[in-house]
Amino acid sequence: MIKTELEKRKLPSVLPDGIDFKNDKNTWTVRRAELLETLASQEYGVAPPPPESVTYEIMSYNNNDFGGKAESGCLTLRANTENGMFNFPVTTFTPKTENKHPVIIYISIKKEIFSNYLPVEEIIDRGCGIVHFWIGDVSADRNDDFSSGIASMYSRKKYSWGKISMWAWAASCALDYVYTCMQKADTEKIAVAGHSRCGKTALWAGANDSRFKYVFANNSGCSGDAISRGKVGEHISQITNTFPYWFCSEYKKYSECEDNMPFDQHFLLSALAPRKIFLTAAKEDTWADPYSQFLSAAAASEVYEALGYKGLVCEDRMPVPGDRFDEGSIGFFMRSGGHFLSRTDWNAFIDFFLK
Ligand code: GTR
Repeated sequence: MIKTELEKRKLPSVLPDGIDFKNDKNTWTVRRAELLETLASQEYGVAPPPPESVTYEIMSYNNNDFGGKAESGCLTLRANTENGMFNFPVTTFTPKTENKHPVIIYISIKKEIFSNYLPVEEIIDRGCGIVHFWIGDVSADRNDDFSSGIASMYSRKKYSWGKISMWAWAASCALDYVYTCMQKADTEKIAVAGHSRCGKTALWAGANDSRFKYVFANNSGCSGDAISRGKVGEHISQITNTFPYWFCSEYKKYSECEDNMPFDQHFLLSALAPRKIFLTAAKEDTWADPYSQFLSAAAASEVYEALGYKGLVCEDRMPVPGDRFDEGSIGFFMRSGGHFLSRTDWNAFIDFFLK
């Protein structure tokens, strides 16, 4: 059934015929670079390279937070750019553990840290550290002619990046901090996570930076995990009208002609292979379209299998609320309800993350 549903979408193939990806890993490196190049030039924009080094300053620190079970800090990260230093704040929470611990870099749609989207204490209780930053501190989430934050630090003649790419760039800066300064971080268990526009950002950040070993994208939908061909709800025409600044200007040309695109969103998921992806969808989130999210995971699965990994492992049917497919490298969870990042979504992801 899944195969039939996928055939209806008439997706461009990620894997050229006749190439042995399993036995010649280099062919995948080359193909992955092509996927990233297509997505950068046609959708998210070409970004500058990540900064050579990221330094930090501690603004405040608490070594006895949450009744003594965690350390927390407010830091300023400093990244060198073409036009000097760019600074942005991050907040960190580290569980007090003997052993190394997993870390989640959370790209936040909300300025506040403690919100109904981020159950900090529950995540700490599951042994994970958190590095939180707000996208508005990187570059404002509005049409400001690319004048705010990191946008103003690079020439638009050289770099066509939209805001999703800028926020993803900041996630890589936060990752640098984790690598170099979080002594107990388990570098095999570093995730980048986000909801909705930040879910799109998490996927793009993970696709570009293979130091992210896991990506958790919640309700990322249009121009995130959902296939555009045959999608219901939000389309490229709507997203590029309302949020043109999330993308490069090229992307708009695919409005109303998704069927002619040389790519689709399964390219984005495939560019993460063979690393781990966890996608969450909500039955009533028809703007994001849970079924197009699911089919994208199924399409990307082909790449994982070609590389010798399990991709999406599920029954041969479309998902229903309560389904949690987490045996393969691509996990998919569908719940009832609407567009929201719930504790249920977090727990489903963390179960997958800690396996
Ligand atoms: C919507 C947008 C979606 C999604 C969402 C969000 O308005 O159309 O693509 O990104 O915002 O970020 O909450």
